[in-house]
Amino acid sequence: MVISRKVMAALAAGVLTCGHVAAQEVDFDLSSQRSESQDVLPVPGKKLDHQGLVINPVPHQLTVDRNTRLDVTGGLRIIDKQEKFAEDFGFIAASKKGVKLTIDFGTKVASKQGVKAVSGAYVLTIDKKGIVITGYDEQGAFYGIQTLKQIMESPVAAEDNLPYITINDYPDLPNRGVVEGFYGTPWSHEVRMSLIDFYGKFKLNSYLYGPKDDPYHSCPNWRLPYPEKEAANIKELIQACRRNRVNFVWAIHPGQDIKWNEEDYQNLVNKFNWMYDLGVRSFAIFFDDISGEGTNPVKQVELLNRLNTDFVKAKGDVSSLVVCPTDYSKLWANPTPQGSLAIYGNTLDPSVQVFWTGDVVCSDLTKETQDWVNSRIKRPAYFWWNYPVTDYVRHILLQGPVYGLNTSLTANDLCGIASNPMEHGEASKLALYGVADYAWNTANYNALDNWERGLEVLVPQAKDAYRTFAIHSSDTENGYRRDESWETETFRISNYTDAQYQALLKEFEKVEKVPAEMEAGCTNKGLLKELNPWLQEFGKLGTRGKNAMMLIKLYEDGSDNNAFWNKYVENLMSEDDKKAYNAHKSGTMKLQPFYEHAMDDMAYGFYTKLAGKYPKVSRAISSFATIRSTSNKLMFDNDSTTFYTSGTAQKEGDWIGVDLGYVEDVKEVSILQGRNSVDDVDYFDHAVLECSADGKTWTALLPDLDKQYVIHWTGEPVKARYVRLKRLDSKKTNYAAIRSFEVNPAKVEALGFSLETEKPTQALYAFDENPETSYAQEGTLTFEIPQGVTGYTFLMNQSKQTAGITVSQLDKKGNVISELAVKSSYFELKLDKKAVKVQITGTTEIFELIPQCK
Ligand code: LOG
Repeated sequence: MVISRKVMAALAAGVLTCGHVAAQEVDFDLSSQRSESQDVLPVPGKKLDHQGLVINPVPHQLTVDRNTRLDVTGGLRIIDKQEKFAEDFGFIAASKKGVKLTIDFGTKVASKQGVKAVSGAYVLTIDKKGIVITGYDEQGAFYGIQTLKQIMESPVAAEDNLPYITINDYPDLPNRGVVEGFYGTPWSHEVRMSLIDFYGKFKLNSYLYGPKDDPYHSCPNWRLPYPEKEAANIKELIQACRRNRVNFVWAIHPGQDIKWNEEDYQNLVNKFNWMYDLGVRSFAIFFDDISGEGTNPVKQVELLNRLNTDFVKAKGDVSSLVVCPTDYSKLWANPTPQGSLAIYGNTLDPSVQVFWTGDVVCSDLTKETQDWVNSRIKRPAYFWWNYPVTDYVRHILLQGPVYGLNTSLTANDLCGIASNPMEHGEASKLALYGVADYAWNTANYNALDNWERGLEVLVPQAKDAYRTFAIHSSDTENGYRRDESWETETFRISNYTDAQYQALLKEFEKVEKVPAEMEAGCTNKGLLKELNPWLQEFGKLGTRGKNAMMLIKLYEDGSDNNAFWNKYVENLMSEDDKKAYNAHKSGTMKLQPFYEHAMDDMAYGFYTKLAGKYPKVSRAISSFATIRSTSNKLMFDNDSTTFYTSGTAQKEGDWIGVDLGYVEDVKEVSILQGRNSVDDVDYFDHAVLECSADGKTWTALLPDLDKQYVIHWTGEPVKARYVRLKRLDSKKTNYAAIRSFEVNPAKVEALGFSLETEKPTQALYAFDENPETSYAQEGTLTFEIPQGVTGYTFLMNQSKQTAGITVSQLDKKGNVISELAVKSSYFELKLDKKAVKVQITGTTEIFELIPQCK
């Protein structure tokens, strides 16, 4: 039989869908509803040559004259007109005889210097008279200092020789910052302090403190004061924020158990007063992710308005309130004039700022979503960007470019943007470097260039290694999808060019070296500590990817079955390897899928060559685009606790199924849908089981499945290549999950010969004609030799065993005819004419025992 190398190339692809859901039952399951769109948009922008001058955020107006220079080798004479910046010039060599550096601020001097009349604006000039920084306000002057610092740290300022520069700069959005609003371990005090310095440096002016798992922020302890240690830390955070001209906003999350009575109102005011005494001057109330009484928008507004009058205004030095409504996303917000957003719009004091996460929980910032919410709340919403938060995909790190934020928006569309980061604070800085740039200079925001700069600023001494890690650690796999590995081209083993091969091999070699290079060059030890579990797994991915590349050559050569299979099994991931990788994933979009596809395709081709027929392997197909991720295999791993999830809301006409590779007699189908069989919401509650020979015309096997997690069909054989479970009419918009999808499951009774072993159903995997499943052999396995069989090819994994196995042939009386010790993972057994049984003794992993007939 001539076997085409392309047998594996043509797997049916899922039809691309762009989910749009109008209404969503509120469901705070963290693994659900993070994103709908699965079309991963490419990163916009391009890398620029900054000619040695890197300033972030990018200034609005910048003129550099490289031919005329100011020599500051003799230091600078600081003239701090209002004596506010004594602590801020640590980076400068001060000298009484040095060049003049004048710093001032205020409306009068600002207008004289042409500074824009917004908080945070400044003008900075470097020329023969010296350096002058003029702020619109204190914050503006502080930002001028931050810009000067970046200029002096840039290569252009080598040898303290500054080019003449004029910068006229200002922020586009009044509120730019971070909301520590994720689930999971709140940031440590140390990380918070480091981040606050980072905010100041990159002109972010807001830090909203609201970690979901701080019990004094949320239930049950929101009514209680912080214990002494925590209170002292918060005081310190506030001081750090003052130094960095950052607005510290303390948020409370009382909604899950608040009673709308006088007592709880007083509890809240008391808490605010305690926080006020610690130094808090800005407050927020978060009503997100709650159920019950607390969600009542009329009561929420009453509370906010009363606090606004009795607390905010009464104190005099407290800034306006910020609120996160329960309807913070279009996914479930009531759109009607009776909805809570409209109630906010009509009754909430206009000074109160209102958060909004966009069309879904983790979503892009668009004009449409802002118009939608703003027309209801009657003010420009404060965009709560759920990026780079990973509390719904904790095995992922988000290190990719910051994009998906419309660059034509202005302060009329949104009053600010707050990024909700990962629980890994240091690893979140890369994303915040982008958010800071976008919020400051929106129209000029260049996502890719920002990311390239950020990598270098954050890990200057190992920037290439960090870049390699980051470019392959960008996507969520399912959830809020982000582009990843966009410079890497992968391929199927049946179809590639030499240039593609060489490039990919080089990339895997680079990946393999990343952990050591980061260890050597990353001076931010806090960052290294956060990244480390991922870096270790990333390095291993590099190694197995590289090995897979070499295996492809051995496979193609085809002359040494023994060498190929032994190397092949050495490069498989063990259960422990998989567990470790799944806990700290990277390369989910391209690198790991390449590895898995290459390995699977080689096993498929190798089996086909040895058996003279195709193996029985099911491949997943679906209308959901996430079916392309390797997680689809969780439907076929013979483990009913793991599942493939659509990662996107189900809708009319969605389906999940299998492609058997060729038309065969389908006799039995077994499906476990949902994440469990008891009470899960992620399943098709109304569905049809169907099959098809050509993928076009479908025949119903079970026409009307109503709320069935466990689906089983047997019947007269039907000729089919595809089998699928398709959603029928339903109101559901949850994800859909499948734990197991079996077509014609192998059966001991159907083998046609007897098996003697303690675990016959496990041993079946050695005879299921599927080289991707395996059986953990222990003790003794004896099986009958069917008529016509003259030998067996053993495909095993003995790479981790030292003892090997014994293979014996038995005659009719049970006497041993021959006995062989086998240590190789590949073994060809020639049968004695008198042999009726084969007996295997010892511990090994058997993928397949392929009968040979002459
Ligand atoms: C939570 C937030 C969480 C985020 C991402 C908001 C307003 N609230 O669905 O705490 O980090 O999603 O999982 C949220 O986004 N709710």
